[in-house]
Amino acid sequence: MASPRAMNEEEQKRLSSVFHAYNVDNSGRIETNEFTTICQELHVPSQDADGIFNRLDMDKDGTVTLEEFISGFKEQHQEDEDDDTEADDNKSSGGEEEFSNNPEQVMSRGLYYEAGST
Ligand SMILES: [Ca+2]
Repeated sequence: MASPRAMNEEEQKRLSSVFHAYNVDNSGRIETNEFTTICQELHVPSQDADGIFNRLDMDKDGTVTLEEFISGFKEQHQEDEDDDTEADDNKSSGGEEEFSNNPEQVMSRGLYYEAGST
């Protein structure tokens, strides 16, 4: 069956640098307000930002550590594996906007954002 895709070192480094770009006060954790601010800069709607943050913040202490950040991505990768079955369901769900921005999309925007500023 689906074996979890191992994240290579380069990918982890990349995530780590994104994490540090988001962690503007260098506290070692991304706080809700930091995340919200960055999402605003990336033009992510605040309800999506909340959803992404809650998803990454696995122990619900209101901050995202590097560990949570990286494992959030790992989960995302694994979920992608069995996404094809759910794709059809989305059509019938109609007007309600589910959580359409996944962390990976948002963070990749962050990557470009960071790359542009250096
Ligand atoms: Ca946390």
